[in-house]
Amino acid sequence: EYLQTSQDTPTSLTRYLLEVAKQNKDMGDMVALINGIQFACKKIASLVGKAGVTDLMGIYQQGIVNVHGEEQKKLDVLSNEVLKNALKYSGKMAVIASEEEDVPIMVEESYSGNYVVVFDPLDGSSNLDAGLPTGTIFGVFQQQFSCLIHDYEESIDNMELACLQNTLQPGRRLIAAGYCIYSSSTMLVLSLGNGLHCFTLDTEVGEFVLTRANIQIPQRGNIYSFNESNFYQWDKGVQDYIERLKKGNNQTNCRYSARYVGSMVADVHRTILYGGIFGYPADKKNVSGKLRLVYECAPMAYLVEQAGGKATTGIENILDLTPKDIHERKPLILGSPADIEEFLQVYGMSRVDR
Ligand code: P6P
Repeated sequence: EYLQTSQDTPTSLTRYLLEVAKQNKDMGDMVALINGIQFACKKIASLVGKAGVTDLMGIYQQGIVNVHGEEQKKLDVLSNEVLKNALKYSGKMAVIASEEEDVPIMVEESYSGNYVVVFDPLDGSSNLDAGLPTGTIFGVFQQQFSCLIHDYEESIDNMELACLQNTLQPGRRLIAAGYCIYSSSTMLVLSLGNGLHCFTLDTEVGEFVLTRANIQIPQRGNIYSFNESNFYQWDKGVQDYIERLKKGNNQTNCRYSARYVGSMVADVHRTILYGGIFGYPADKKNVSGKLRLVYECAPMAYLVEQAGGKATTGIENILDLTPKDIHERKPLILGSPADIEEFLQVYGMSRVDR
């Protein structure tokens, strides 16, 4: 009910969060956390938008690579710092895990809270120099294991282990997630477990305002979004499925259009709004797929399910998986229910044929 918007005063994200806190006494800390995230997203949107004229394009340090062996962009590093600080100073975080950090960060006691946030601060940053969409992806868990440094009977190793274990929770335990897409407009798409809502940044007032409430993904779409340069590296089942879509001999008897930005947030956002299917399957080169389970696949799977869609590895539901490592990769296929069901049917048949 607090998503209702009157014509002249659309609900702002700030007002929506105040209503959530008013109606749910135990959500006060979550509201403070999401407010920290919205501030960080506004800042990142500003940095991304003027990167070309403020020498923020390009590589952070020539020849220096991150834990994934990838050269970090200047904006990868900057976005990571902006988000880490906003979360830390919200005073609600116990643990912060980022694609740009080798290991999860334990927040010191004076700022520590009960939440665990996992995020990719600027996904798709390789597209920045060409002005293509990028995005921030985040997921929120309750802390399961105390990793406060004041538990003196515990050794620092146990603190660090507890810290890591807090970030290796199955997606089913997510209590909130969202992404912010930096594109023709800046949109923060969020769920606190009560549906999926989109807030668009009104740059004139510097506020995110509600533009889509209770988003529902179409039951079926007619767009498929895969990097087809990997076609001959895929399993036979994936190849068979894509061939069917291209030839129109699928359950709709019509050919699908191919759309692939190469920036996960953009491809997932379009899939949620227009329907269809997005996938980064395993291939001979990336035998576990390319996308990261903890801070890319699981938050996006949570959001797609909030919109009535599905997300799978092709064998298991993404949200049922318990990560083994903070940077673990997994195959990801997500989208409209009918499209995912058809994919699983074809992919499953090919596995039977083996
Ligand atoms: P490829 C961007 O680098 C990213 O992590 C995701 O945002 C995107 O979906 C994927 O990789 C694109 O990978 O191999 O198709 O360029």
